[in-house]
Amino acid sequence: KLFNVAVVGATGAVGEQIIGLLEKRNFPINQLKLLSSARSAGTTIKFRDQDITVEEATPESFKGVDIALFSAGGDVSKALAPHAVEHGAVCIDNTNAFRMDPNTPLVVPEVNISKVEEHNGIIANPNCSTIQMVAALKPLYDKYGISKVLVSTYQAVSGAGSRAIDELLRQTKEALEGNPVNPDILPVGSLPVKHQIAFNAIPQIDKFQENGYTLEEMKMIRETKKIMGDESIDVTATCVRIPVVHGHSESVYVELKSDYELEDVKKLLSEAPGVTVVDDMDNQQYPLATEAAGKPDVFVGRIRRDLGNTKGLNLWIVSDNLMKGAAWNAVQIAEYIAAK
Ligand code: 11C
Repeated sequence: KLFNVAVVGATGAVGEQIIGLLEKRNFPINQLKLLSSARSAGTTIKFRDQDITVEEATPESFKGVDIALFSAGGDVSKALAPHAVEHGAVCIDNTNAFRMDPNTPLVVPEVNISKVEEHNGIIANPNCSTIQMVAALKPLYDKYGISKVLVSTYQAVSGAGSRAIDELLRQTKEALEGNPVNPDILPVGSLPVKHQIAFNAIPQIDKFQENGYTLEEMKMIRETKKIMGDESIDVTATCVRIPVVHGHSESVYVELKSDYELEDVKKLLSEAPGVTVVDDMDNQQYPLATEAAGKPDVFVGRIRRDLGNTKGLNLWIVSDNLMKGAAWNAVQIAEYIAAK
């Protein structure tokens, strides 16, 4: 069977990756509709030797669409996904709009693919920093149980969109040339105060919540519990933006519920789907954002026992935030739906 597929946000950083993956994976497509805001409509994008003109996304765009992949921001998903569902499409939504809705499954295929079956028209793709962490935690959870996760992130600017990439490159040049650096986008485009990202580390990703955590940190906390299906896991997060273009890195401390052998943990992780272990001290090998960029896997290294708690484990988890963190996770879900 061939499917009519729509990509909403086709000209954005994630949309571009989704289109590339649909082509690379030879997804069974009858018709591909590329949709965007009115501003980007009219652009042409190549797909399988065909030039497809991007159209403005409207409620009527979804007539005849079987699978719709959304990555144009939460407001667009909230406004248009219900129309797509009405027209009979299954939506895979990359935004925060429906993730915590109890009627919407939040899916990382390596962790909880069967939840797709429970969808009511929309399946939510988690936040990038959550996806890579839970993909690595799942095999540990299944074997040992997890009581606590303490994560600090080192996140790439591409997570904040193409304009943030331009901003890092521009500021780096300004700083190297000894000119004043003009922050414009980061940490949050819609807030009045901006900070320099070139040669800096900004401990704010997204807006602050009343509890003192940022929205990015709260996403990691809430989404991890929902995806793992265990509200009892104690999760805490500090999310930091660093001057890297692609690839989020995470320092993760995990407290397991039972004793473990370090060699067993390394073997378990190296056999886990979608996970690649890079952990060779002698040869200074560990996951790096530069190596992870462009690849679908979640890379894990620096695997070591905590010195204070024998059930504690430290990991360094790196993945391309636009690939596994967004486009690849969404396309994996679409492939599962297509195979059904
Ligand atoms: C970032 N994690 O790196 C964000 C981007 O909820 O899908 C992804 C936002 C989201 O800025």
